Amino acid sequence: MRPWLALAEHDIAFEEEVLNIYDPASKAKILSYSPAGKMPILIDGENTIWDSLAILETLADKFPQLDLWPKDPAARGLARSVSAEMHSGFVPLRKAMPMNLKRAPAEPKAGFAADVKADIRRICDIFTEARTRFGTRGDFLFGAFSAADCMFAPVATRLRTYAVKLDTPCADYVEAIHNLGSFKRWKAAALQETWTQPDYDAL
Ligand SMILES: N[C@@H](CCC(=O)N[C@@H](CS)C(=O)NCC(=O)O)C(=O)O
Repeated sequence: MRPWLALAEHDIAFEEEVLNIYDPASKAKILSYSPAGKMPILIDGENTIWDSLAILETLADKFPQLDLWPKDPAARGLARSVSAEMHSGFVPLRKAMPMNLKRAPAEPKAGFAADVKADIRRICDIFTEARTRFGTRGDFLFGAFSAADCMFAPVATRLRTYAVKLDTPCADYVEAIHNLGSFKRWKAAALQETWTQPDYDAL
């Protein structure tokens, strides 16, 4: 989803292959594209790039005119830091609140454990800091849509589908992600999928 949003939001032409990562039969196909055996994977001519943040960096290099990272060095530094923080952390939240766009918004059945609450607090602090310091000229973390928004889009959906109570600035940012044209297209396609994930639906 993350690099998909950057490509789609900027109308960069690409072909998409959708694989069910929970179907064991997909593994061989994924491994045929990338030795890491994980998605997403971008194939750009001779270059294969895997990992959502690596793909976003590659797109930022290839399309510098899109300003996928903010230009201002301080904003850029914070955008990269919080993107990396999102990428490598928040394990309790990821486990307790897996992304599930089909979920009818409701709190997790087990409630919010202390470590999940701490993750949510940190994520909201990130939203507030970025929006307050650098986001005042637009709806996104750094004003204009950026790679950082791609990195936080999945968690923005989780905050909504697990009915997390947010203060107004954080709720407004979650709304901005949901209002992206690219996000709406992604969600519409996701809702058409017939695959189910019972262990996610049980939470
Ligand atoms: N750090 C990686 C995470 C990659 C990852 O865990 N991808 C999952 C889907 S979100 C996957 O491919 N899982 C399939 C598997 O582990 O077999 C990224 O964001 O690109």
